[in-house]
Amino acid sequence: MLEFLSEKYTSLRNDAQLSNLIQNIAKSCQKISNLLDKGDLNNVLGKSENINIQGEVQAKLDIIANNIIINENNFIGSLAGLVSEEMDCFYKIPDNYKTGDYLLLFDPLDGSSNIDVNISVGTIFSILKVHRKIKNSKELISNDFLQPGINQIAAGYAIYGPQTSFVISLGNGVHSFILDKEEKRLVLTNESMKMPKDTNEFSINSSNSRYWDKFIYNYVQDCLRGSDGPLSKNYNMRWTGSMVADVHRIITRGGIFLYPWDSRNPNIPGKLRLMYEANPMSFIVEQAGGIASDGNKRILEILPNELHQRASVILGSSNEVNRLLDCYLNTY
Ligand code: AHM
Ligand code: MG
Repeated sequence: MLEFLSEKYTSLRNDAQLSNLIQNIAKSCQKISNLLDKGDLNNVLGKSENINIQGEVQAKLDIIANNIIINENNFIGSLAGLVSEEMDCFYKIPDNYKTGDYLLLFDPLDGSSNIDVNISVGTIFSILKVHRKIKNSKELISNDFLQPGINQIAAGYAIYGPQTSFVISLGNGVHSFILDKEEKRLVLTNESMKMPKDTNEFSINSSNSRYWDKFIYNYVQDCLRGSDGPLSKNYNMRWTGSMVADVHRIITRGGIFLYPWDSRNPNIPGKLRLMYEANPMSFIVEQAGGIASDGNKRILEILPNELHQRASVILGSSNEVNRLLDCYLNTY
């Protein structure tokens, strides 16, 4: 994998910290993939007794995957700190390891409510750079992480499905690899993923429809009316409950994904987390030719003010996202 990336990105060839970091993230995902393969045979399914900062009961595998990513990456000298969905505070590199220039923000196992039922889950990651000189990780403060998504040096995800795919962008296209488990290596399968501009497939948890804003509600109603309604085409609907799986499908064959604000929790912008879910996925979506918005602005331009901040997410095929923003947002 790294051979291809270093050929494509001259900057990577001269940056041992970044290339080691990417290599080790990929290695962590391979380990997680192997664990998931065995499922109950490893006694790793089911809930733990812990509740995370989001107030959600952690699956055993949330914790295991989190530890794998930390332990594979904390000693390599590339990182100043890490932020995870599963940890309340950010993680500082221990004193006995070298501090590097980069920050890793991640969701170790996205869609983890799907693990026990053998449906695809994933790991999402975002890489930022520390924008000031620090001597060691002790000097790190949460403000160092609070950068908009446009600052991402790289972002990507692994999807653990029928195949394990590793998808990454360093800002010059989206590159996709499949894990060859016999050869224990990631093989390039798509050098430059591009999603269709048009779609007739939408993805939203419609059990929340009574809590939606009017413009989302009306858009989905019109999708359901199909060729009899104003959109004049029939739509299909898919919702896996794993953002990684839904977004991977959309990048591969087009679609629109929505997890908008809803009135169940009126004071938060949405369910998904900005720094390690919405930002990295938006980076990938934009690099594949799509659009990612929170309804008001480009997700990548949101200035974060807390590590576990949430965001409303509307992303996917450009013509469809624009249709929603232009024709519905301001009309209803
Ligand atoms: P998680 O990170 O705790 O797994 O939560 C995020 C997941 C996304 O992958 C998915 O899009 C969404 O939650 C599904 O939520 P819901 O169960 O409300 O449909
Ligand atoms: Mg998640």
